[in-house]
Amino acid sequence: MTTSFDVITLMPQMFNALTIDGVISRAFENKLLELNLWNPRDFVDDIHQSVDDRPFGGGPGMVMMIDPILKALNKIKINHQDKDLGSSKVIYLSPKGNRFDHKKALELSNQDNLILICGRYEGIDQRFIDGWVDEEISVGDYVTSGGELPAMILVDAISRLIPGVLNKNDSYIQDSFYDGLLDHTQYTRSEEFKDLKVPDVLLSGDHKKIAMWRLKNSLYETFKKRPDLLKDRELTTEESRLLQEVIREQEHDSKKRK
Ligand code: 9D3
Repeated sequence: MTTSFDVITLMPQMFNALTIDGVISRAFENKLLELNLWNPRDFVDDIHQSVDDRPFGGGPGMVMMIDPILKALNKIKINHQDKDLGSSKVIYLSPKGNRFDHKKALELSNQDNLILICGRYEGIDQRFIDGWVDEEISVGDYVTSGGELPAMILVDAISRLIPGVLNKNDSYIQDSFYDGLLDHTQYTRSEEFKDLKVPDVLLSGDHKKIAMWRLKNSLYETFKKRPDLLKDRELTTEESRLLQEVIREQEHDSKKRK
């Protein structure tokens, strides 16, 4: 089954970034994923008719008009009927939306199709949002130049969670956030770079010991850098013990260094 994304955007070329290389582009090649781009500019009657206009009430900037976006949306819906797709969620990327996170990505990865609407300028006419948008999503508390990069973040993060998109080795099961903890630290050759050594246990070949060290390291990374994540996650008895142990070890080490 193919998961498809229909994106309404004035800058469709930006989405080439998703398909030129990397794991996600392979899934598009294999038809596991499908990306359809719809430019509101193609839905105005002649090239002089615009897709944006000055805001009622005055003020700076321009606002995207309803009609070209709605025509694009209706074309998408007709296209879906032809393909026997059911009704789709319509998402507007917006600084006012709910913050995108792993939980939302998982939820959206269960949909057969998503319609993503990207704003430019000051955004789109509120009447379109009220009438046709199911959900507004933001990617964080900072301002981007439009909804395109945020939409690409959604497509990338959601796609990784769709079975078959990633190979077994980089399966999302191993991702940070999948189990609510940050990743353990990583090392590669050389074993010794100048006087900097790799933790001994990683060279031991003892897979059980390595797994235990990594869990302990992952717990400590989370404790140090994102303690808020630990509030949302119950620790098992063993995880609590490992975390207490590593906190004591680190305190001990930092005293030694003084
Ligand atoms: C908040 C700034 N707005 C008032 C001056 C103007 C504005 C600037 C840039 C309105 C929209 C945009 C374009 N950004 C998005 O459409 C957007 C976005 C974002 O800026 N930050 C985080 N997530 C998102 S999702 C879409």
